[in-house]
Amino acid sequence: MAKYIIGDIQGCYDELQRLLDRINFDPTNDIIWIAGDIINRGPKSLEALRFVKDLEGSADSVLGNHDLHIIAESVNPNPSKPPKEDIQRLFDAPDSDELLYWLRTRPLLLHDEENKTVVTHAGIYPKWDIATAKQLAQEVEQILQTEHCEKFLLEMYGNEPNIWNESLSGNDRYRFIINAFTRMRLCDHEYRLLFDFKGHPDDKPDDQIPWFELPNHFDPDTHVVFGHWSALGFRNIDNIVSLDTGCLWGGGLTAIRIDHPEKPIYSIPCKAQKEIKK
Ligand SMILES: [Mn+2]
Repeated sequence: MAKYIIGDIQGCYDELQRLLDRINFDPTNDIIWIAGDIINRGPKSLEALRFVKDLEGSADSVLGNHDLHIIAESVNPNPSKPPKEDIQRLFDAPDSDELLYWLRTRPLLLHDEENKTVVTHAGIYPKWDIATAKQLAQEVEQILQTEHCEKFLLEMYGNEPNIWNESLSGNDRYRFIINAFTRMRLCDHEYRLLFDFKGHPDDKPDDQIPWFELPNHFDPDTHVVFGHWSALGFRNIDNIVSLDTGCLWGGGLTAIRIDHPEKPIYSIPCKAQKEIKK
């Protein structure tokens, strides 16, 4: 038995298959967790989503910002902005409702207590400890899992409030929680979430700090694994592990084995990178 976490797939279904070959994934024995953003932007969102869903007990995923965006688009279509071809194909599929329901009912946070590992799409807000993060994730998951989430999905968008306060309530509270778990990269010294910069931390504005470099309340023995920040690439420093190696952007798709003491990494280059090299 082996347990892996895989970075952002974003419709890169072929690369996912090659990565699973590389790790000799056996769905009867092994488990994969995806760090969110299974779909959107890449060429085969439908195939990627269907494949992960069909693995049932052997796979799970946390929600990413792209997953949530497509879920919102599916329940509240915008006639003036039709979906891109790859997403339209997902919406037109005979099992579309089932697939999108499965995606919508994924958690924002997965915790493997035995292997002391937590995974979310963008990270954990440094003012929260792991227990608080789990509890706040569940607050939003409960809403997304109801049949009446359409209204909430319309209220989900926006950058405010950008600083956590336990007294936040209603949609402001849920919006902050979703933004922290699915969109966070940089904060200011007061722990305000800042959304403009998406590049490599070496190029960031001086007064902005990656969320994982701010003093935090995480259990130092627990690995915090996240995707989302493709410009950051792979890193594993002080048990903070970033996994989005930008498959979609000509990088690769990366997995970390979390049930092994050495936490080995497996990565395959994406097709686009080969094309760029030609
Ligand atoms: Mn993302």
